[in-house]
Amino acid sequence: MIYSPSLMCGDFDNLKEEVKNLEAAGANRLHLDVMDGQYVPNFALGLGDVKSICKNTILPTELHMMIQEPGRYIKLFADAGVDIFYFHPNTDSDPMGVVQKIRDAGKSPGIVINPETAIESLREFYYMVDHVLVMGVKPGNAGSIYLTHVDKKIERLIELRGNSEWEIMVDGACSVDRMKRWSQQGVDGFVLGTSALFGRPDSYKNIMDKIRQECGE
Ligand code: S6P
Ligand code: MG
Repeated sequence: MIYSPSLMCGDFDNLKEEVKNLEAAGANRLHLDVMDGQYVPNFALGLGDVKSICKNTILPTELHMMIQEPGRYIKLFADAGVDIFYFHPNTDSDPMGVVQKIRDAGKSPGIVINPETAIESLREFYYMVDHVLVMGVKPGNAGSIYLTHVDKKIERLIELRGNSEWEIMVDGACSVDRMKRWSQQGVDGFVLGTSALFGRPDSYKNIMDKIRQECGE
């Protein structure tokens, strides 16, 4: 199972220490949210944060671009050291071109499915990318409520994937109970935010050990 803590939920006063603690806790990747205040009405990590995190970690980093025209910024973030790029296909005038730009930069592409997006409508992308990130919440914030109709989407996506190689990840409201259920159904990994990891009195290591145990590892 892949566990990717979302640094947007971390302690910005001690980013470097957060990265080290998450590594020591057994995180598999680091999830980096960038927003432009337009596609979503919020801001999260900036280019400087992304550069610093990439420089200070041995883990692969995944960039979740909640921005308009993401194709313009692939090189910028590739040079910053990002490994995996997730973008929302409806944000770019040439979404297939974005996939190509990510490949040309030698990086790994992924698309994001919003709660209101029909699984079938993105069919042409699934076999062109390495990762599909399903949002369990409206994108833009941590601590948002889970939208229960996403359960059906996840089931349908798992069914549609069959024996194909692309990976299914879930972002938003990943609680231990939901992760337990989804991991049994065939989801490959989760973005860990406030629902399971951050803002608790226990150490990241203890919390992540418990999560892995609960999810049958
Ligand atoms: C939300 C963002 C996410 C959050 C994370 C929060 O727009 O893309 O990556 O940082 O999902 O998790 P939680 O458990 O607080 O919903
Ligand atoms: Mg995200």
